[in-house]
Amino acid sequence: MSTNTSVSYHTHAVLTKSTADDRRRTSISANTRALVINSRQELKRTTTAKTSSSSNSSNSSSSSYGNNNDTNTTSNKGEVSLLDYGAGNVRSVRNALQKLGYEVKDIKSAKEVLLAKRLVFPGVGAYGSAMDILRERALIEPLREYVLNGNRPFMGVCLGLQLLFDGSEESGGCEGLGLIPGTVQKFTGNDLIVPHIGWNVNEIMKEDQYLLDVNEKSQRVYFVHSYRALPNAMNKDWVSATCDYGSEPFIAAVQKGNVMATQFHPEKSGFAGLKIFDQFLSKGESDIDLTAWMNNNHNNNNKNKNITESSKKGLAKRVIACLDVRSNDAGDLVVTKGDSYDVREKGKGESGDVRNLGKPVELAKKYFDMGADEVSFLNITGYRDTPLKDAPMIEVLKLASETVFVPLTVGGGIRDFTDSNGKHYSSLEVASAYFASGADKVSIGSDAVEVAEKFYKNKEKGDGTSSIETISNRYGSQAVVISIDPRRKYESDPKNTKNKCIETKRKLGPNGEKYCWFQCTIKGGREGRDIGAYELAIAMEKLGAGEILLNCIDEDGQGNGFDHELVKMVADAVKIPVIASSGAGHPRHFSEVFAAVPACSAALAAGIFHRDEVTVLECKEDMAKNGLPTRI
Ligand code: 1PR
Repeated sequence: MSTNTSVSYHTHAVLTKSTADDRRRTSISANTRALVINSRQELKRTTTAKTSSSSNSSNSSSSSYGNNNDTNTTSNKGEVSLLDYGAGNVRSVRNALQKLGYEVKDIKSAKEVLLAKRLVFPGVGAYGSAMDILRERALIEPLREYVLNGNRPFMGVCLGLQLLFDGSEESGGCEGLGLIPGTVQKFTGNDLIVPHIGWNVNEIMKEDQYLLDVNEKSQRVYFVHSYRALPNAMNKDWVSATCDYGSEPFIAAVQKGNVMATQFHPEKSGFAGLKIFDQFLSKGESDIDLTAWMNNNHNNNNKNKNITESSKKGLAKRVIACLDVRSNDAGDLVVTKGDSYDVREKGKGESGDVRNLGKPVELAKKYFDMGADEVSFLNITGYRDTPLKDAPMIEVLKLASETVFVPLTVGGGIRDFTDSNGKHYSSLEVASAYFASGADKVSIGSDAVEVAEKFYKNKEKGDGTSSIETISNRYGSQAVVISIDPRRKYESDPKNTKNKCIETKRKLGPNGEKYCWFQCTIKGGREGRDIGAYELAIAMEKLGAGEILLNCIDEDGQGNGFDHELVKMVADAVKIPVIASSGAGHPRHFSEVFAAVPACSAALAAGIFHRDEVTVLECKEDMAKNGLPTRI
């Protein structure tokens, strides 16, 4: 996606190594397949992941849009061809189309493109890499012919929009399909946070029947990209919507006759996005009742009298629901929640049971329905198990992505490992298995600390082999989240540590120390290392990470609000999005962290949502009341 695409560390040189890359891709997919197959076998051995949600959600072509229940069925809306050329969002797009009632035909060949009756062209990844694959598979001319012919519907998504242009400055400068005049360029703007991740507002530039309904109802859509195309005199007749981010508005959607493409992701934009897909593919005859959905779900604007005008504009501050997942002592995969990372029931010492707060797939769906802007799954014992052992997470993702149409992040165990048969899997292969199963981003915890330590030892350089570098090179930086698990370390004198210290006003140390730094830990807080969250974040941004998930062991599960000092320190250090995490206990805590740290892009909570103490909507209402841009 641009994004992806965006940030692409792919260079032209990399693209020309196509044969080697192809071999690597083949081997990645073979290992990915092995991981996915193992996940199915593993799942059979667990009980909890076989949730009722799984059976509810498995018939994904059944749907009801006016309410929460995925019970009924929409009639079959006919066949749509989905071009699978290895883009990261193919599974999500397929899920969205199936949910809408279309029969999805996965196509790969030039011949199938020319025979398609309706064609969807997805895209997440780097521009150069995508063009390289299209060239190798002889898809460039058939795609051009299909679009130029213009007699059948064509829908491009994200990179699928950018590739229609003359070219991009991404990937060291690269030619595109040459169908729309203009060159895709990186975002510019003072102190701009890039990638542009999250829910933003489209401005309609011409009567576009496909976007109008969503816009009239003030529904935001989900973007994630670092590069964008700009409107100009030559492409004016194509531009159907723009979006404001960076130094000037960029092209959010193009449309001419039967051809449409969006920079945003309809498949990740909730029911608003599904509606846009359906409007276009049904030529304006969509049966999705957005008003009914809004009334029955989280975001009934009529009920939210306190929404300020300013909250309706610009990139929304995101509210993320997080599911900490692990196997309990009976071997069931459960959503759990700790206090300062201790997830065992209190009063029973070490032998207390792992707290069981629900089933991962069901809860993910619940938070989607409640209006969460994203859902994260953290496999909290991933540091000690191989992903093979945690393979039910793969199945959880596959099921969740059938009913949750907002971005999904998965973390835990993203690192190189060797299984009991001596077979080696790279972190890229582990991540690929997760992406193939429906994840939009992976989050890396323990491994990131070790990578950062090497980075500083190596004079602030990567060696190109780390999980962060390899995954962002292949899938784009927006796909790589770094999950930091810091704990306060107090110092009487900041000179006592090489790590960046602050003078704290929040809480003094046990002996009245007024300085502290935020020590990174690995293995779920079990081991502290001599590197701070500040230093780690800087290293990760340089190596290609796209986002920071900033937990805080001291505040986890405490309900006292986010640690603003920590969030400010890290948000000031980097220009990639920072997600505040740990400590939410009240809706106002979200507004407070965004007010205290304007550079903070999102805030995440777990316990208050799992225990039904606070709803996502209550957090958002508080934000909107306080004038914060909010998707509500
Ligand atoms: O190290 O790459 O295998 O990843 C392991 C992942 O699991 C990391 O992202 C790490 O943060 C997470 N993790 C490990 N142990 C625990 C634990 O709780 N014992 N959970 C754990 C992290 C923090 C948040 C939590 C917020 C909000 N939990 O995910 O959801 O603190 O909670 P709150 O709103 O209730 O305060 P690797």
